[in-house]
Amino acid sequence: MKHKILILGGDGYLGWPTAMHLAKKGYKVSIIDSFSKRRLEFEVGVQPLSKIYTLKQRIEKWNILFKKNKINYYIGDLLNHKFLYEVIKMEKPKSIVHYAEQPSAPYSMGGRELCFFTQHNNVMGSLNLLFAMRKYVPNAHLIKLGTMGEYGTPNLDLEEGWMNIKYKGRKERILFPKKPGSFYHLSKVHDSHNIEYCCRIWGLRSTDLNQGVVYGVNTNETIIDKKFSTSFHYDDIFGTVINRFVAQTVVGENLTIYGNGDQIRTFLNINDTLKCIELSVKNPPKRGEYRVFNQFTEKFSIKQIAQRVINVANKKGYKTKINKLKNPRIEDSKHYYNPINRSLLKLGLKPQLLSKSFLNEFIDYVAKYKSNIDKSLFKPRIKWNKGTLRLKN
Ligand code: USQ
Repeated sequence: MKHKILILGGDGYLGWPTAMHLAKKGYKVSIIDSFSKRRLEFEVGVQPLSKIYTLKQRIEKWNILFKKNKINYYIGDLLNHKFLYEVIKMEKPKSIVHYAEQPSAPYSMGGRELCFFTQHNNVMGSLNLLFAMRKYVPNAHLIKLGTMGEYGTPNLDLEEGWMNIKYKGRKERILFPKKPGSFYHLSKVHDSHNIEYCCRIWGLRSTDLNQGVVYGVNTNETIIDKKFSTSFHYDDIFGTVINRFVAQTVVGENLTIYGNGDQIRTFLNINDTLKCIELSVKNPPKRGEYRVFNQFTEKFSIKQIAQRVINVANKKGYKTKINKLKNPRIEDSKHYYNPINRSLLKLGLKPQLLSKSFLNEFIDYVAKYKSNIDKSLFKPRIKWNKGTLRLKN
């Protein structure tokens, strides 16, 4: 048996597949989740594409099938520091993978209350974790999910978290300047600063994974049993762009490009997320080190993504076209963008790229659940310049 790993947010889109993947690899996996994401789905009136079983049902089934790779779980909130301290004290994990945050940029822009929830939940939850680590596991490795959106789209080459500068004749190594595009992305920036500080002053160790936009739904483990499926969102709040375009395709809707579609983002397949986490677990930084990996495999403009989906979809007989909407977000449309992603490749990541054959299978998979798709959820409800507290249609 390999070492103990605690996965925070282990009931989520990425957390659950990560838990199964690492358990299968022989790590002793425990999960913490508060089901906050499931509650937010109720709040904004959306549901995943297919039925998602409860964490209890998922884990009971997993533990029957994989007796030697059992997963253990705790239900609770990182905002409850006593709960978190108890679990960390009991488990003494060697690695902690932290996904337990409100993940949606549009949600965070839905008015004061939703912004406040996002930043309080994300930033304070992470602070509780840092204090718990200092107290009980100062040697453990924190693998924190950050986002490429922390940098925004500056007119500079994007390094991996840090940069060397020369200013007025003096030199310094500084955190790369951040220019994020939503209160959600800002919450990750605040986390990054807090984590770097705790590595510097307390000697903790952390890998901050600045992840791009994830797409896909099936992993080697989710396909083992229907209870292991992970949540695929196509709605305007939690759905990411490629997942939305594929869902729009299968119900004969046009693809909702925000603005002219020239904005460029970085992307990766859900299976590469799992590989990147495993590589980070296997290669911890030294005590006191705060390290940042840019976790993506490709970059595309939104227009290029739409065109790729259309090319495959049209060959399959779907009549999908582009529908340019007035951009509900405030983001650069035409911009320079040159991020690097050297570290994970150097550690051995072999990317699974957005190929025609992948899109072909992905469209077929989503088409199986076509009748579950609520088309009214494609229209973006939240506008960046006047977020509404009540999410009206
Ligand atoms: N977009 C469209 N049409 C749509 C949906 C999105 O054109 O129907 C555009 C957006 O304007 C944006 C881009 O696609 O320029 C990406 O939007 P997204 O909703 O796919 O992703 P985003 O809001 O950036 O957030 C997602 C995840 C978040 C993660 C982030 C990585 O929800 O948890 O941190 O991707 S990154 O974008 O690199 O910051």
